[in-house]
Amino acid sequence: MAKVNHETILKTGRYQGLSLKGTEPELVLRLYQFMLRLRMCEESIITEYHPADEMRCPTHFCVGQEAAPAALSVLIQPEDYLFSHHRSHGYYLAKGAPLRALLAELYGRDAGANGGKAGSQDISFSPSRFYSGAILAGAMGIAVGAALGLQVKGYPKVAVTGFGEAALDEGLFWEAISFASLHKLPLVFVCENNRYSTYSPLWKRQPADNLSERVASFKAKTWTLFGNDVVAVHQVLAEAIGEARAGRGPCFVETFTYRWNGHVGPEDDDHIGYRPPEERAFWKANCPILLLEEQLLAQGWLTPARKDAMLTEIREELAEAFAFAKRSPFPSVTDWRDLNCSPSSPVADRLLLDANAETFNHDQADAIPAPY
Ligand SMILES: Cc1ncc(C[n+]2csc(CCOP(=O)(O)OP(=O)(O)O)c2C)c(N)n1
Ligand SMILES: [Mg+2]
Repeated sequence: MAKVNHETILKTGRYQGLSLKGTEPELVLRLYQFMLRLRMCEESIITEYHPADEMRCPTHFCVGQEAAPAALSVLIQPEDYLFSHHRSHGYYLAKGAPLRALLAELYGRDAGANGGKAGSQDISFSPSRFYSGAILAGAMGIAVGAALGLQVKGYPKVAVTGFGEAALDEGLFWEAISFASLHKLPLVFVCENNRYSTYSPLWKRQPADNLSERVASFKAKTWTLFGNDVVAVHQVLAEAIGEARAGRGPCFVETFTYRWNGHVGPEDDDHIGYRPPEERAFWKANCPILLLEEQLLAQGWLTPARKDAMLTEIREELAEAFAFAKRSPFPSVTDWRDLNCSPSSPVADRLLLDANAETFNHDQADAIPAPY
C-alpha cells in the first residue's frame, strides 16, 4: 500500500497483512484479551443504556477502535501519563483504571472514578495518571504540560495523548506539536483517524488528507498505518514510545480506523446518511479482533476452549462490576462549594467565595497574592 489513508485502505479489500512472525504468544494474547474485554464492556454498556436510562451522561463508544488502546495497555507504565479525548473508555482501561469505577461513574454514583460527576467524556482516574476531556484537543494541552513536567524532573517517563483526527481541526493541536517539538518533550500523539468529526468527513473539513505530512514539518517523527492490525499498531507505538522515553522528542502516530457506532450514544445515526454502507461493511469485515483471532487460531496460540474461558471470565467481571455500580449510592453533596473548594487551592477558593460577596473585586490582579 503506497500512501495509507482512508481512500487507499478502502480499495484494498480484506486486509491480509497481519502477521504473528517474530511476536511472543503471551504478548499477542494479552492484546487479544484486552480488545475482547473492551469490546464486551462497550457492548454491555450499550445493552444497559436503553431502555433502562439509568446512565444519564453522553457516552461515545469505541467499538471497532480497540487496537490503539490495546497496544497502549501493554506499553504504558504506571508512572506515565495518559490523556484522552471524549471517546475515553479504551484509554481509561489501557491505563489500568478500574472497571467498577468506570461503570459507577456512568451511573452517576459516588463510587465512580470522579464521584459520579464527570461522566464518560470527562472521566479521570488520578491514581492511574489517566485524564480525559470533552473539549476537542483540550486534554492534549494538559498533556504538553505533563510532558514538560516529566522532562524538567528528568524522569524517563512519557505522556501519551490519544485523540481523533478532528483534534487537527483545532488550533491547540498545532500549538501543542510546535511546543512539544521545539522542546523535545517526551510526548506521544496517538491520532485515531476514523475519517469523521461527528457527521463530517475529513474531506469537508480540511484541504488535504495529509495530516502526518503536515505534522512532520514540525520536525516530529511520524507514522501512518492501517489501525486495525493490532500487531502493527503495537510495533509502531512501541517504537514511538521508545523514542519519546529516550528523550528524542515527540512522536505522532496516525492509525486509520473506524467507529462502528453512531458518534454519540448507543443509537444508530446512520439514517442521516453521512457514511456509505460499503464503507461501514468494509470496516466491520476488517474488525481488529477478528483479524487477530483468525491468525491466533491458525497458529494454534488460541483454541476455542481458551477463548470460551476468556469470555466467561470477562462476562463474570462485567456482571459483578455492573451490579456494584447499580447498588452504589448517589453522591450526597448538595452544596456546590463542597465540590469546588479545596484546601489545596486556597486562592481559587477565595476567588469563588469572593464571587458571592456584595462587593466583588473584579481586579483580581490585586486580590491574588504574588506567589514569588
Ligand atoms: C472545542 C470543541 N469544538 C467542538 C466540539 C464538539 N465535538 C464533540 S466530538 C466532535 C467530533 C470529534 O471528532 P474526532 O476528534 O475525530 O473524534 P471521534 O469522535 O471521531 O472519535 C466535535 C466536533 C467540542 N467538544 N470541542
Ligand atoms: Mg474522527
